Amino acid sequence: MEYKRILTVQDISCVGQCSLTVALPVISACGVECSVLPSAVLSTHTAGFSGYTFRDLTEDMPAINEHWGKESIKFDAVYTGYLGSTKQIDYVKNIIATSLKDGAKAIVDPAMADGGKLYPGFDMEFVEAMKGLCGKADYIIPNLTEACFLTDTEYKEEYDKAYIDGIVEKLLDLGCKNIVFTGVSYRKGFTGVLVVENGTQSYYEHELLPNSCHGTGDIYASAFTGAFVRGKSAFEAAKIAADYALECIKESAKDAEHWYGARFEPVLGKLIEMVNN
Ligand code: PXL
Repeated sequence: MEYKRILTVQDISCVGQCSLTVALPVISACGVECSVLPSAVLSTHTAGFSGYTFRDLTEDMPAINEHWGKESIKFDAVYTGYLGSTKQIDYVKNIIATSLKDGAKAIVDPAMADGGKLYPGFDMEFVEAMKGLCGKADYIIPNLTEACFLTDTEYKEEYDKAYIDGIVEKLLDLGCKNIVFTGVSYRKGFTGVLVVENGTQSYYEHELLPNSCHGTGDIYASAFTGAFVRGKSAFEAAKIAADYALECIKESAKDAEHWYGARFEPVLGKLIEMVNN
């Protein structure tokens, strides 16, 4: 097996089971080296905690990338998640242009919104810049809310296939090559992931669990990236990520007090099994 190295760019939420504290273990479990570029350091994530600290690391990024250039360090893939500022998006575009090996993939999770709303701290200027980053991506991994913001589409909880197809067309118009569209539901009680690759749609439907957890978007994107870079097809990786995210949500349902994240650790073994199958 070829040994691969992913660079992931996202924040460290010191407590919260999201972003880098998820990406590192999940990508490592997929058997792929995970290098990190922290976009910001927060005491906790921003969804449900109040008074969190936020250290923006935007201006550290160019020097870090320059050093990698001097050391001839290059990556097999870059995977971006929660970014700390609009300016960072330009730096990330530069990293994609300079620090990837030939044929390496740029995977962008436009982690900025859920449930019809932007996360605290993000604004429409950030959304506009994120459209540009998505345009440079080989794969984007939006949820429905993010897809709506990226395409200036009204967010709906009930919709039909034509609504999703319209969004997909507009996402492709941004310039991204392929889409892993999460949380797409065509019938009650079920949801799934719509993979659009080279213009062809494939859909993996699974049960919609009654409980949801913060951080499952990061679990999903990390597992997709790890499995994909490890050598699975995009559709296979999308299925593995969905099945693993479901296992994490089921595991979390065992503890109603655990509100701030998903208990992904006890089921990492299942991810390892899926990736090695
Ligand atoms: O899970 C996405 C995420 C990542 N990082 C921070 C967040 C969130 C979502 O709220 O607040 C800091």
